[in-house]
Parts: sequence; C-alpha cells; structure tokens
Amino acid sequence: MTGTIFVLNGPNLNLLGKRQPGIYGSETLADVEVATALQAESHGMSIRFLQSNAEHQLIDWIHEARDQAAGIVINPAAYTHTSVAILDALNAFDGPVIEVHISNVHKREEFRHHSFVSLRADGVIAGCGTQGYLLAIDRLAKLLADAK
Ligand code: CA2
Repeated sequence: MTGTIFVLNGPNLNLLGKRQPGIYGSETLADVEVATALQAESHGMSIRFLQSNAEHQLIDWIHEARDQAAGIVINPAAYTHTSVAILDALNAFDGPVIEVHISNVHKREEFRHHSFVSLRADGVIAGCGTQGYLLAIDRLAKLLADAK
C-alpha cells in the first residue's frame, strides 16, 4: 500500500467556480486539486484527484482504491443522497474514508440532509467551503498515522 489518497468528486463538480459561486465559492476544481495535492505533500502523501458525472465510474475508482489507496476523500455530490451502490463500494474498501461537502447540506433542502455515504464515512465535513478538502486530508493523515 502506498501513501496515495484518492480524492473522488461526483457529478457537476466540474462546474465548480463557473456557476453558483454564492453556494460553492469561486475556486475551480483545478484550484482545489492543486491545494489538496500540496496539503497531502505536507504530510508526505500524494493524491489521485478524480471527477466524474457517472456513478459507475466513481464505483470503479473506489474498487481501484482497494489496492492502490491508503484512504479516500469523497465528495459524492448528488449521489450522496441517492446511491446505495456507492455506499456498497465504500463498504468494500478497508481504509479510512472522509466525506466532504463544500456547502452546509444541513442548512439546505431536506433531501440533502440524508447521506448514504455517511453510513460508511469515518468523518464528515460540510459547510467549510473548499477548505473541507484540506481538512479531510489532515484527518486522513492522522487516522493513517495512528493506525501504524
Ligand atoms: O456541498 C457539496 O459539496 C455537495 O456535495 C454539492 C452537490 C450537491 O448535490 C450536494 O447536496 C452537496 C452539487 C455539486 C454541484 O456542483 C456545482 C458547482 C458549481 C456550479 C454548479 C454545480
């Protein structure tokens, strides 16, 4: 197992920084990737940063993480609230998982209050903007260090 963290992003997050800045901020996903890579590097780890609009692609990456990643940071976007399939895939991953939401889903519509992924996540970060990704890396680094 390497010190690689998979950072997985779900549907529409490719639009980050391009639409709805009031909810999601003005940073692009490429900006988040750079900042997240630097944060991981500060802990002596590297990342594989991925985004897809397709549920099956996210599931395939979680399967790849089973033997390629020490931990997973995941913002499943709308699949958070709908996908038992992503939950099942995460349940087959042995390492730590941190769920991230840029917005505070609990301050938003009721349908965003439930997360299937939270049933598996070791930690959940919501409403901290894109800083949530950096906090998730810090938390994974601690969990992985404590597990040694
Ligand atoms: O707050 C989050 O990070 C969410 O996971 C974002 C999802 C939403 O469905 C979740 O309830 C909460 C939506 C991602 C869409 O991202 C966009 C970004 C900019 C412009 C349009 C969509």
